[in-house]
Amino acid sequence: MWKIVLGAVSASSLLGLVILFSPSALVPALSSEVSLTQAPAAPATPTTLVHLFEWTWADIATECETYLGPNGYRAVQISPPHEHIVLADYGYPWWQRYQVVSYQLESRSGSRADLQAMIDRCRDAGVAIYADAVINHMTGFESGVGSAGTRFSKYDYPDLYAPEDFHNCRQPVTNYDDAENVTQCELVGLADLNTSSNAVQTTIVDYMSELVDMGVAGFRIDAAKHIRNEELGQILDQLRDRHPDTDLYIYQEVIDPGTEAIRKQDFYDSGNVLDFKYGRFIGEAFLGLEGQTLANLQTLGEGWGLAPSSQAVVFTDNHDKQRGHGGGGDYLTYKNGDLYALANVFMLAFPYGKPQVMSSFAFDDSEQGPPAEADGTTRSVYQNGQANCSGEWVCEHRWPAISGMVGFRNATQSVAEVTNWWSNQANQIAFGRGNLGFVAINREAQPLTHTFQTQLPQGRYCNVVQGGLSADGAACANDAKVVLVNRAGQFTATLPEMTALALHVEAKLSR
Ligand code: LAG
Ligand code: CA
Repeated sequence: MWKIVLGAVSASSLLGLVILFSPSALVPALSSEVSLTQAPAAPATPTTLVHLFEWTWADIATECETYLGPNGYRAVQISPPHEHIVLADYGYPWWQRYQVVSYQLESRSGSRADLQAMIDRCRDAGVAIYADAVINHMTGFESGVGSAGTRFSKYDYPDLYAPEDFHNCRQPVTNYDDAENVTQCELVGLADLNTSSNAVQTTIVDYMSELVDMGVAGFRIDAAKHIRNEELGQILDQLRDRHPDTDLYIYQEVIDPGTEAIRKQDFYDSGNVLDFKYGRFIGEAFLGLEGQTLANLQTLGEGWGLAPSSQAVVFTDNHDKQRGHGGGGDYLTYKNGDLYALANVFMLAFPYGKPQVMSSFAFDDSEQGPPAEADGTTRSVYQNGQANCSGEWVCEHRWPAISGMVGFRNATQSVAEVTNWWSNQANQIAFGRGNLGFVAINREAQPLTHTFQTQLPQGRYCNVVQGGLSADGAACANDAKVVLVNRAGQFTATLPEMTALALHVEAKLSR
C-alpha cells in the first residue's frame, strides 16, 4: 500500500530520482525471516534498539524469540505500560497512552501478567525491555475512565494524586524561551505533576521501581524537557539507589532545536538523550534539502551541534516525527520506501550514537491508533502464525536492509572510527569500519561501478543489505549477492540506483 506513496514522494524529490515499481531490493514484499547465526548476547548493551510502537506484549514476546534476538536487536522500547485514558469517541487514538490515569500495569498492550511474561521471554532471547515512562503529567481530559477501569477527574486520580500534587500554573505551555513556563505549565494541557514534591517523587520512583523489579532494563523518559533537570535527576538517583545491582539504561526525550531555554546538555548528568537533530540532518541529506548531500555526512557529529556520541540515542524518525507531532520537520518515514531504507543503512553503519529503529503501523491520519477491532482492542501482528508486516503493520525492523545492518552494527561496534571514506562529492558514498566492515550507498539515479579500498580480510562476503549468512555459514541467505574481497582488501562492484552494499566479518563465507 505504501509503495504507491513511495512513487509520489520520489517524483517530488529534489533530486528527481526515478524509483522503479518492480519489487525493491531494499523494501520487502512479504515475510523476510532471515535466520542468522549470531548468538544472543547476555547483557543488554544497546547497540541497536527498536521501538515496537503500539505492539501488544504478547506480540513483542514472540518477536523477541523469533526475530529480534536471532537478528541482533538488543533492546525494545515498548509503548507506555501504565493505565491510560480510553477515548472511544475519538476512535482510540495512539496518543491515549500519553495521558496517564494510574500506574496500574493494565494498558492497550495487555495486562500486568502479559507484561511480565514478555519481559521474561525477551530476556531469555537476549533482548532487553525499555519502558516509556510518562512521569511529567497525567491527563488532559477533564474526566473519564482509564484502561484498568479507574474513574478520574483532572488533578484527582484515586489513591494516587490529589490537586496539591500538581503545579500551580494550570495553563498550557506557551513560551519555550522561558524554562519556568516549560517545566511548570501544562504540555498541551496535560495536568503537570509537581515533580519538586517529595511525595510525588516517591510515587514516581515506586512506579518505575516496580518495573525494574519485573525486569525492565531501562527507560525512555517522556517529556523530560518539561521536568526540571535537577528534579528528574533526583527521581532517577532514587531509582538507581533502590537497584544498586541493576545497570539501568536511561534516555531522555529532550526536543532541543538549539534555540530554546532548555538544552539537551542540561540532562547529560542523568542519562543519555534522544538527539532530535540527527534525524533532521539525515532527512535533509537524503532528501537533498538545504543543499545537503550524502558526501557532507562524512563529518556528522558533535561539530554539527549534536550531543557527544556516547550521550546520544539517534533515529531517522520516531512515533511523533513520522506523523508531524512533537514539532514536525523533514524526517523520512517508511512512506519514503527505498530512501528510508538507505537512510537507515547509513545510520546503522555510521559510528555515532546508539541507533533506534522505528517500527510502525501503517497510517494515513496522524491521530489514528494501531490496527484494532471496533472496541479498540489492538489486533495482533501475527495472523495464522505469520507476521502481518505488509499491510496494517509495517515492521521496518524486518526490512532486509535494516535488519541486515543491525548485524553490521554489532559486528563493527569495536571500531569507533570511519576508515577509507570515499564519495563522488555528491550522493554516492562508501566507508569502512577498520577491518570489520565496509558499506557503500548509492542514492543516485544511475548505477555506481567502482573499486573500493577496504581493510577487510580477503574472502567472500554476503551483501548483508540483502541477507546475511545462511544457518550453516556456507551460503548467503535470501540469495544475497556474494562479494569478493581480494588480498589487497579491494572489491569491485556495481550498485544499481538507490541501493546499498554492506560487508562485515561475521557474514564472511567460510570458504
Ligand atoms: C511526548 N514527548 O514529550 C510524546 O512523545 C508525545 O507523543 C506526547 O504527545 C507528549 N509528549 C505527551 O506525553 C502525544 C500527542 C499529543 C497528545 C498527547 C496526550 O502527540 O497530540 O495530545 O500525546 O495524549 C492530545 C491532543 C491535544 C490535547 C491533549 C490533552 O492531541 O490536542 O490538548 O491531548 O488532552
Ligand atoms: Ca512539568
